[in-house]
Amino acid sequence: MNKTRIIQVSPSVMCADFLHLDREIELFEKYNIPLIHVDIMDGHYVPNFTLGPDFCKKIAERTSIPLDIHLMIEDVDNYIPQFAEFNKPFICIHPEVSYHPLRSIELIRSLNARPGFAIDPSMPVEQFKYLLPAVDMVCVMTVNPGYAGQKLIPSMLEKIEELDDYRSRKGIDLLIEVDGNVSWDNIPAMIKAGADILVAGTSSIFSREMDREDAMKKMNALILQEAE
Ligand code: S6P
Ligand code: MG
Repeated sequence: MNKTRIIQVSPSVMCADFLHLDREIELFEKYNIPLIHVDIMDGHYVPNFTLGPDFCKKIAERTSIPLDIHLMIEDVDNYIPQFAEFNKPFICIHPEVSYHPLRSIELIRSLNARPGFAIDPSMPVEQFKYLLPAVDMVCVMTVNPGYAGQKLIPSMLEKIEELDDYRSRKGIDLLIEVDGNVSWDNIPAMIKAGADILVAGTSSIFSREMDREDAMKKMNALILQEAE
């Protein structure tokens, strides 16, 4: 891998303070946050409901920070076009909900968005090797999809490593995102394993125990230090 690594933080906006969203976005801009992770859940693929296209639209109208849209929904092809229109977002699908995942990925690309897919903790990298050259990003789920505030499944660190190793060996140009319990304690190991994008939720920048600005400063300092 390249020596000078850039680690990007993608705050999981479902963990933000919805009553003060404008303030949250102001802080993302102040601390040069490069992406905003938006979890879309439908109560079918995952047992929870979260955000939708109207929410994405509001955020995209308010800031030029690109969206990193994580679709945890069934019937995904039907909904992709609604999410593709927001400032060239990453759109990440779960391949197991699509009959033809490559076709879904091509659909995302054809709409001028950046395709990605997420790997459920139960599934191996090997299963998705034919999808890897087609995407810009792979999201390694380090918890079961559906909720914030869960604990890291430790074997997922090995999965990140495996994916990092695979992309180097094959010369595939893609970003590795990690999603789930990206905590202060887990971040160094995740970066070491090969993560490029950290989805930051209740375990870090949205922690109830920390002032939000202090948490943002701590995150930026930590990723600089660990990327060296
Ligand atoms: C989970 C979702 C995630 C969470 C994020 C929360 O299904 O995809 O993006 O919002 O993982 O972070 P934390 O630090 O509470 O685990
Ligand atoms: Mg997510």
